[in-house]
Amino acid sequence: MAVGKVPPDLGARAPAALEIEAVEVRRVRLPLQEPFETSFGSVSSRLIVLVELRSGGRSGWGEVVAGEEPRYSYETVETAGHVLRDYFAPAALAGPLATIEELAVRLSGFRGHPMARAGLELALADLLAAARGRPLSRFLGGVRERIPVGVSLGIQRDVEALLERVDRYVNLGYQRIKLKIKPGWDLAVVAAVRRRHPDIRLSVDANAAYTLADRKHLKGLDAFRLLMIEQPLGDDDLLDHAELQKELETPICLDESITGLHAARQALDLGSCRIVNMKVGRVGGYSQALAIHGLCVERKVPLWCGGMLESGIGRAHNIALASLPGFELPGDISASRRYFARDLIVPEVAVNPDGTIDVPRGPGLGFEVDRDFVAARTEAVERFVKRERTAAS
Ligand code: OSB
Ligand code: MG
Repeated sequence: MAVGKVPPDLGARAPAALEIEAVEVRRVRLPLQEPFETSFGSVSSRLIVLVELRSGGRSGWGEVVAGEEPRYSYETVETAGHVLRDYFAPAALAGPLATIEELAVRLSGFRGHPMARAGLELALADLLAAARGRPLSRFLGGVRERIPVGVSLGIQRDVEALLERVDRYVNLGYQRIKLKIKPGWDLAVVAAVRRRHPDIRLSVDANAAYTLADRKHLKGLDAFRLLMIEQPLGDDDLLDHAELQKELETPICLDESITGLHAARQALDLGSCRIVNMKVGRVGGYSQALAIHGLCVERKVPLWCGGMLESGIGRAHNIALASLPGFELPGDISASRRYFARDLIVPEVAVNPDGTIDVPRGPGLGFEVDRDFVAARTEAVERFVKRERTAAS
């Protein structure tokens, strides 16, 4: 995977290198408050893979956002476990690390598996930021004190159930409502929400459920003054998206298709989208995310931070990332409570009445990992140290 340019903060002015003493990879099960349904399926709990890097009495935490099944992407909890165990963790342990860039270079001989890769990069970023006593946000080049957020609403049993949820999250202050759509749950549903809320910022996300043969149907969405249509076509359909964008007034935003800097550049050159959804897991970590951020700023393409139903640990990373200057639109970064009865971090992520989240000011993630609750919810842990592996619990 190509390694993009990163801001000097992650390179030149780096602190002394850290020796990684251990990598711990664990699976933590968290039930969702309610099932989340998209065009590719429904989930009622999250099996979260956490990566913990230990060095000099400190820990850095990352989250692997892969699902249990290869639906949103080909990666799964199992494939992430495999590549972390057999390739990525040994590489992280192979020698001291002073920058995210160094880790990205060390992993660059391996192909693919961006979410597993990102889990490790995130943990290292938290560790490096904490070691310098800096908030992760500032370490990454973030400038915002608070970030605007929206909410993503899954496919519901009926329109009534959806309208109830739209009302609820509008009343909570969320600055943008995103509706999951699929064939059979699209125009009429969007029309009903638009009728009830003529002025809210509204978008839709198809998670690749359509093809170019649906262009006339999709053109119907232009009537609803949507902020964007997210990933209407296949994840590998940059050309078809460019074709569709020519016919639509509504901006297309790509999610699944933006697999890294290379894909982002091609999508912008081709005109496949006018807005970019950033997910640090999907693009393989901060090295790629920051490079894509730079590209979008340079091209004046609006960027926003997507979500993958993360626990508080992944959510804290998203908050830090969304504090960068190019993140102009509200992110899919909800309060912890929108998804979980109890989160893995303290305090939990809260959304202000004006639909913003405060960017924490403490070192590293700026939230404390609730180790007792993590331990209580852990289904398996593997601990890797230099050139040997021991399985725990
Ligand atoms: O396409 O943005 C998506 C959740 C899981 C997988 C893919 C997506 C989503 C969401 C939820 O839309 C965003 C969130 O974490 O709130
Ligand atoms: Mg999406």
